[in-house]
Amino acid sequence: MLQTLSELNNLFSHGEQMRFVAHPSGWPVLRVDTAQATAELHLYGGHLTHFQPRGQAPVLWLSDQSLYQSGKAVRGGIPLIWPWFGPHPTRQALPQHGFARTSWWHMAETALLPDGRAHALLQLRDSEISQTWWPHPFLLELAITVGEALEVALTMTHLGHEAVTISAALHTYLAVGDISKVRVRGLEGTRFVDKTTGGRERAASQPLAIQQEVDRVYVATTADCVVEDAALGRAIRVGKTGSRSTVVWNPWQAKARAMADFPDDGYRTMLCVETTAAPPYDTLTLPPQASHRLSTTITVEP
Ligand code: TA6
Repeated sequence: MLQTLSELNNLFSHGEQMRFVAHPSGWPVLRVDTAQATAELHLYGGHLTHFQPRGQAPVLWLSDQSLYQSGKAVRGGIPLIWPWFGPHPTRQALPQHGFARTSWWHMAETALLPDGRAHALLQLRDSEISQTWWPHPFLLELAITVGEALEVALTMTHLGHEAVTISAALHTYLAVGDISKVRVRGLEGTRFVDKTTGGRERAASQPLAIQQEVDRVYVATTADCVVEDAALGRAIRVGKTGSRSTVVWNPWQAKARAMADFPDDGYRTMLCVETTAAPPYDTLTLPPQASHRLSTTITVEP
């Protein structure tokens, strides 16, 4: 049963700093508005769609053509990819990137922390419908902490009786001023699977410049990535835990045009730097009752 706006505010609001409002789509969204930052978090998909430290431009890119329709993922922000990254390993008919980002999550807890940061905890449990896609009981917990930096942590607990293999991602869409003036540092010398050339593996010695479609799974890396955005005169650091692969994606012109929920020129002002446990090498095998925590911390640096 979906939690209504008044129930949500009775249980989880904190004055004007954390309160639920109706998004234009009618969906309930938690609006954070503190001295340190603003943010917006949907119950739909557990989807963080906005994060903006005071005095900064928005840090997350969000399409203004998102459909906000059940069954479709919101385009932008930080989609939660679980329990498979990319196409389902064996059942092609199932939606790409799993079902967490198109499920209704439940609010579990909110708090204004002593240091002024805002904290929210959401949960997703298995259901009759999820059992048709993923025949295992599970608990997902999403912990969001909003301050001058943003921390997003997805804890997955496998409640079944035999081990399962999972892939997952925090599919972060970063906002940049001009993609042609961006450099990504932190992945130099790291081997990657290039999905634009049929999965060829190679490494690059220089910081990454984006001058065409980029869809790369960097492997065996726990490094921070720093996205240097000359146009906005800032850098965005993406730190991570529980992840040994990083995906960098920009659809570029043709793919941007082909997506109905993505503006044709949207590729110029976004870059995905994703904290992943992604195939082919970084999938998770969870024994019964085991948990895994995947987290990303996003910080703006001058
Ligand atoms: O993370 C990169 C990627 O796997 C790309 O191949 C592209 O499919 C992107 O995710 C977006 O996928 P979506 O299902 O959200 O359109």
